[in-house]
Amino acid sequence: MHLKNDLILRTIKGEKTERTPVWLMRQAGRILPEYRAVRNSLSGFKELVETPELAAEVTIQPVDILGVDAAIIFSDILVIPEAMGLPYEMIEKKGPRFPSTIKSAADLKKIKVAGADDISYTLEAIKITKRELHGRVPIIGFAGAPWTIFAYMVEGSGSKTFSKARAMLYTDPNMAHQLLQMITDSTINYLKAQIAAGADLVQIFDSWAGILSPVQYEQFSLKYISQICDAITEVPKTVFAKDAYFARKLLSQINCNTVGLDWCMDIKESRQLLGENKTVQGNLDPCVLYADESRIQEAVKTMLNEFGPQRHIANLGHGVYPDTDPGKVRLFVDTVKEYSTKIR
Ligand code: 1CP
Repeated sequence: MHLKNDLILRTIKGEKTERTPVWLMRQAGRILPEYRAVRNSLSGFKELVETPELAAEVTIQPVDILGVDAAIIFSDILVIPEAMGLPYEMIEKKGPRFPSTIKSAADLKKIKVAGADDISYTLEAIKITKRELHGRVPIIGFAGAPWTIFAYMVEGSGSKTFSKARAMLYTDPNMAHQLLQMITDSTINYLKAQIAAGADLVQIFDSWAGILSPVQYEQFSLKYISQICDAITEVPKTVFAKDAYFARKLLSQINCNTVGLDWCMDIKESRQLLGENKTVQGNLDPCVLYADESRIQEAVKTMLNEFGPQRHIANLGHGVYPDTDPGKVRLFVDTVKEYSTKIR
C-alpha cells in the first residue's frame, strides 16, 4: 500500500525532507489512558499481546493521539524465547519472569529454533494494523538483539547485573554461542515474517548491550546482530544498542541503516564515529519530559540543532517512562515538527 507519510523511510535513505520525523520508543502502551482502558479489560499483558485486534488497536493509538510518524507493533521482545520453548510470565508491576531458564547444554535440547508460525498472533496484529492504518504511517517491526534475549533466557528475569548470563560467557562460551545462534536464527525467521505481514522497517533492541566489555560485545552481541542485518534485505534496519558507546565505530561497519543513540552519547561525536551513510535516531533523555513546557521546548530545539536537518529521526534515548504526562509527549512531538521545519 502507498504510504501517505514516508518521512522516516526517506530520512533513512538520506534524502532531504520537509521536516524531521519523530516517534518514541515504547509509545504503544505505558503512558496513554486509552491504552490502560484496553489493558484493564483483560487478564494481563500477555492476553493483550496475543489478541491481534486489541494489539492493533493500541498500536494505532499513539498515531491518533500523539501524532507520531510511525506505529511500532505492540508486542514484546520476550515472545521469541517463548516461541523457542521457554515461556515467560509477566508479573504485574514487576516485569517478566521465566519459570525455567537455560543453565546447561541439556537445557538447549529442550528448546528449538522458532519459526514464524510460533508467533502468529503478532503477525496477525501487523496485518490488522496495516489494514486499519490505510498507509497513514509506516509500521515498525521489532525484536530483541540475541544478546539481550540470551540475558533473559539465562537470568530468568530482569536484573541489575545479569551475572548468571554474563557468567556463562566465561564458564561455557561454546554453549553461549550455540544458544545465541539459535536465538539469531529464530529472530531472522520472525523478522522476515513481520516484514511479510506488513512491517515497513525493523528495529533491533539491544537493551543490555552496555553490560558487556567491548571485546565481549563484538563476540557475543555484534556478531549476531550483524548476521540478522545481513539476512534482512527487504526493509531498512535500525540497531539500538543501549549504553554501548564503545561500539559506535563497529556499528558503522555493519549492514544496518540507522543507529539509535541514548542520551549519554554525544551527538556530534556519534555522527563522526558512524560516518555519513548511517541515519541516527534519538536521543532526548526521557526525564526531560518531567520538566515544564518551556524547558522541554528548549531541550528539543538544542537536540535538533545538534543533529542537524538530515539523516535524523527524533526520538528519546530510551523508552518513554510510564508516568510521563501524555501532554508533555505531545509537546515533544509538536516541537520536533515545528522547529525542524524552520531549521531547513
Ligand atoms: O511501544 C511499545 O511499548 C511497543 C511494545 C513494546 C516494546 C518495543 C513492549 C511492550 N516491550 C518492548 C520492548 C522491550 N521489552 C524491551 C526493549 C526496549 C527497552 O529496553 O525498553 C525490553 C528490555 C523488554 C522486556 C520487558 N517487557 C520489560 C523490562 C524488564 C526488565 O528487565 O527490567 C518489561 C517490564 C516488559 C513488559 C512490557 N512490555 C511492553 C509493555 C507495555 C510492558 C508493560 C506491561 C504492562 O503493564 O502492560
